[in-house]
Amino acid sequence: MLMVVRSCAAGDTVLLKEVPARMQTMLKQRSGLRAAQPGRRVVKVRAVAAPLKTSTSAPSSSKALVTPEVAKDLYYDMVLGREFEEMCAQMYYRGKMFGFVHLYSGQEAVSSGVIRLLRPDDHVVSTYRDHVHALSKGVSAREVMAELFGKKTGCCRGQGGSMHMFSSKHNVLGGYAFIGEGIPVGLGAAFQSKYRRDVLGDESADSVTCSFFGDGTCNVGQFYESLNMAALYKLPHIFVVENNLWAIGMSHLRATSRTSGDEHPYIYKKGPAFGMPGVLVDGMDVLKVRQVAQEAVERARRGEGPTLIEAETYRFRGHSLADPDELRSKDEKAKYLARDPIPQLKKYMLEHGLATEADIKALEDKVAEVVEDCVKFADESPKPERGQLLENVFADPRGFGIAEDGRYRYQQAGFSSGTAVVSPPIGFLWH
Ligand SMILES: Cc1ncc(C[n+]2csc(CCOP(=O)(O)OP(=O)(O)O)c2C)c(N)n1
Ligand SMILES: [Mg+2]
Repeated sequence: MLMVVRSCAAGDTVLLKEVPARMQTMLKQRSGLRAAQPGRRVVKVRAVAAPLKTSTSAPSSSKALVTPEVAKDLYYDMVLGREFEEMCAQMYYRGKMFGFVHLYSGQEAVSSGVIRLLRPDDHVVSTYRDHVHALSKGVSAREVMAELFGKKTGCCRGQGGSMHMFSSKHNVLGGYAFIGEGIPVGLGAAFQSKYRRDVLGDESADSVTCSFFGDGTCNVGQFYESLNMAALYKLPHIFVVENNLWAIGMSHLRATSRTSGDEHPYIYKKGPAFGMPGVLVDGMDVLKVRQVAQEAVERARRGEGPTLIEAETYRFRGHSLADPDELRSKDEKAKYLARDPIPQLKKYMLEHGLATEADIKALEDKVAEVVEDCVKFADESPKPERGQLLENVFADPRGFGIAEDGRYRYQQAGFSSGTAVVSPPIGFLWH
C-alpha cells in the first residue's frame, strides 16, 4: 500500500500502530529515532495518507492521484460551492434572506475532499457554515437556496434557514447554530451503525459519519466528550476540524493551549491523547484532503474506530455576511487567497491531462446554469403557510395554539393578518 508522508516535523506525533510496518521503519529513519515498539507515540510526522481506491478507471497520467472522473467531480463540486455562495451574498444584500448567513468561500476543498468520498447512506453533520456541506452531500442547489429564502420548497420547508440545513434523504443531519452541538449528534449516527453491526448482527452495516466543525469549537466540552466516547466504543466517526484560524474575531493562536513542547496549538494532537489517530492536512488542497479522508473512512468502515482530521484552511469572507471583516490583516488574507483551492485543482488537472480547458469551461458553465436556476426556483417558490409553525414542534400540534372553540388559533380570523417583513440585515418584524 502506498502511503504518503508530507513532512516530518519535530514535536509531531502519530500512533505507530496506525502505520503499516513498512512505513514504521521509514518514519523512524526520518525522525531520527531509534527502533520503537508499535503503539508508542514516538514518530514525528505531520500527515499520513492512503491512496484513492474509489474509482474504477485508472488515472490518465501515471502521476495523477485521481482519475479524470474524480477530478472533474471535485472541481464541479468546489466551483458549485463557491458560485452558490457568491449568489447567496448577492441575494442576502438584496434582502432575500433573513437571519445570519455564514459563507464557506475558501474552505471548499474540505467539504469536497471529504464528502465526495462518502456513500449515500453515510451521514454528515455540519455547523452554521453548512450550505456547501449539504451541496456536497447531494442536496440540490434548489432545495438549499429555497431554504435560504425561507420558502416552502426548501430542504426544511423554509423553517430552518441558513444555519439549519437538514435532509433525511441525503443523511445530512443538520447545521447547528450552537457550536459543538452537532458533534454528539454525529456520534449518535455513528453509534447506530455500530449497534446494527455488532448487536443486531447486520454485517452490511458499515456506514460512517463525518462531523465538521471549526477550530473555535474545539475548545468546548462536547468535543472532548465526543472524542472520549468515539474512542471508547470505536465508533465509525470522523471528526473533521476546519481550522480557519479564527473563531469570529478570536485568533486560534490566542484561544487554544499548546501540547507540551509545541509552539503552535495543534488540534490533531488531541486525537492520540484519546487513543485515535490525529492527522494534519493542507485543507486548501482537495486532493490531499481526499487522501487523508479516504484512509479515515476505510478505517472506520473496517470497524477500527474514529479519526481526528485537522484541515488547515481559511475563509475568504468575514465570519458572517454581517461582519465587516476588519480584524484579519490584509497580508494574512492575501497569503491564503494565493492558495485558493479551486485554481490549484484546475492547474493540477490541466498539467496531469485530467481535463482540457474546454472540459473545465463546460463544468463552470453547468455550475452557472444550476446557480441561476436555483435562484429563480427559490424566488418563485411559495412561502410556507402559517400553520406550518405549529408542525414539528409537538407530536400533536393542538398542544400549542389551540383556541377555546377547539380550532387552531392560526385558523381564527386575525391570527394571520400580520405580515412578516424582512428588514435586512438584522432580522424580521411582525406588524
Ligand atoms: C455554544 C455557543 N457558544 C458561543 C457561540 C457564539 N459563536 C458563534 S460562531 C463562534 C465561533 C466559532 O468558531 P469556529 O468553531 O472556529 O468556526 P468558524 O466560524 O471559524 O467556522 C462562536 C463562539 C455559539 N454559537 N454557540
Ligand atoms: Mg474557525
